[in-house]
Parts: sequence; structure tokens; C-alpha cells
Amino acid sequence: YLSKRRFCSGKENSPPGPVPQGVIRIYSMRFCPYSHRTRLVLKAKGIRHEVININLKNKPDWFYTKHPFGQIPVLENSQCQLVYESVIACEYLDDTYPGRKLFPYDSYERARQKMLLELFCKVPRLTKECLVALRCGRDCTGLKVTLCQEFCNLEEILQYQNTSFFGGDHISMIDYLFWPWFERLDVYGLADCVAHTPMLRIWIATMKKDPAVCALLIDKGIFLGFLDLYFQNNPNAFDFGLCDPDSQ
Ligand SMILES: N[C@@H](CCC(=O)N[C@@H](CS)C(=O)NCC(=O)O)C(=O)O
Repeated sequence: YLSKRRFCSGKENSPPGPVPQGVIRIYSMRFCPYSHRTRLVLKAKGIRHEVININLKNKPDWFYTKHPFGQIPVLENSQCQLVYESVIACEYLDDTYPGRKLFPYDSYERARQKMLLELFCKVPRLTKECLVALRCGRDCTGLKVTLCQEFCNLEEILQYQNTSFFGGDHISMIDYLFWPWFERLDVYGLADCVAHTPMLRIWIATMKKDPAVCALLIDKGIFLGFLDLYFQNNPNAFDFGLCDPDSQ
């Protein structure tokens, strides 16, 4: 089933209709860091879009026609073209829509952002493993040490560059691609992992002032409520915090 959220008209089990002209659709989930990346780009570029949230513990069959493994995020445009994989989806939006370019025009700078992304690649898995270990009451000291080491590597990059953001003095694509995992550190119980990385902490504070980041900040209480239900395997987890879901 769909998660009860915006633009879910009609029967929940039937596939949604075509995407209207002038709008792009994102299949998403409110608490998913990969979808968060793509929603940040939609917001930062001011792209008109509609959101269909998927209940990942009870996916509708039709969703497999949008992504072969039923993963989110997926973008769909009014020509029925589908784009999945968060980084590819973000780059697609940046290339397709006018407005502020988030990836640099300069090919070396763009390559550099993609190299940074490769350096970041262990962070999503490590944060998820730490979260699962903590929630299941297992010792996660070793995992946290490894995660802290990854953050030290990012700290060194900021120190070496001596810039406020990972791509330079202005926010750009690489910052948005990293951000969802940093926003989650506190709710995942991992805020102390940046205790020894002061420049990374300043970057986090600066990111929190960006309008797109601000607009998508998730309420801590709602996020924790979701995590509680999620780890109880409760299929209603995905709707946690929606006061009047049918009206949204
Ligand atoms: N590499 C993918 C990862 C996306 C991903 O793992 N999404 C998760 C939600 S956070 C998902 O769809 N899980 C459902 C599943 O795998 O069945 C991307 O960057 O978009």
C-alpha cells in the first residue's frame, strides 16, 4: 500500500495515474535518506513536483513497474520516463531543470565532487548498522569507531580545502548528497561521532541554515516515533506523525 500522504488519490492498491504536464513525480518515503537527497534537489531548484510515499513494509505490486527491486527514490515525468538511484536522479534534475546549477559546470570540479562521493560511500551503511545495533541493544563500539574514522577523513578534506562547504564556498550538489546522513546522526543516537571533527560540526550548523535543508528538516519527535514503530516491524511506521493523512 501507499503510505497515506499527498497525491494518493483513488484506491491505494491501484497504480497512480499519469504525471501531469509541468510536474515531476517522486516515489519516496518520508524518512528515507536517499529520497531525502532527491527531495533536497527538488526543493533547492524550486522544481514543481508531487510526492507519492511508498510503504516499504507493504509495497504495492505496481511499484515494481517503477523500479525493478521496488526501491525508492524514483522519479517519473509526464513522458512516463523513470529515473532511479538517488545520485543519478539528482544529476538528472540538475541537468534537466533551469535555475541554479548544483553540480559545477567545470568538469574537473564535477569530477572532484564525484570523487568525494566515493570517499563518502561507507557512511550510509555504517550509520544504518550502528542504528540497528543500538536499537537491538547490541554493542556498536567497533562500528562507531569505524564511522568516526570516516568522519575524520571528511574533516581532513574540509581542513585541507579550508572552505565552508565540500564543493567550495557555496553550497552545491555534494553537500546535499551528504546531508541526509548528518541530519540523522542525532535521532540515530550517533551525535557523539562528530565530537572530534570541529569543521564537520561547523558544516552541519551551516547546512541547517540553508533554505532547502530547513524546509525538509524532520521533527525529531516524529522521527523517533517512526523509528520505534519501524523496529517493532509495525507497518504503520511510515505514516507516523501524519495528523490527517487523507487530507494531505
Ligand atoms: N542506491 C540506492 C539506495 C536506495 C535505497 O536503499 N532505498 C531504500 C529506502 S532508504 C529502499 O528502497 N528500501 C526498500 C527495499 O530495498 O526493499 C539509491 O541511492 O537510491
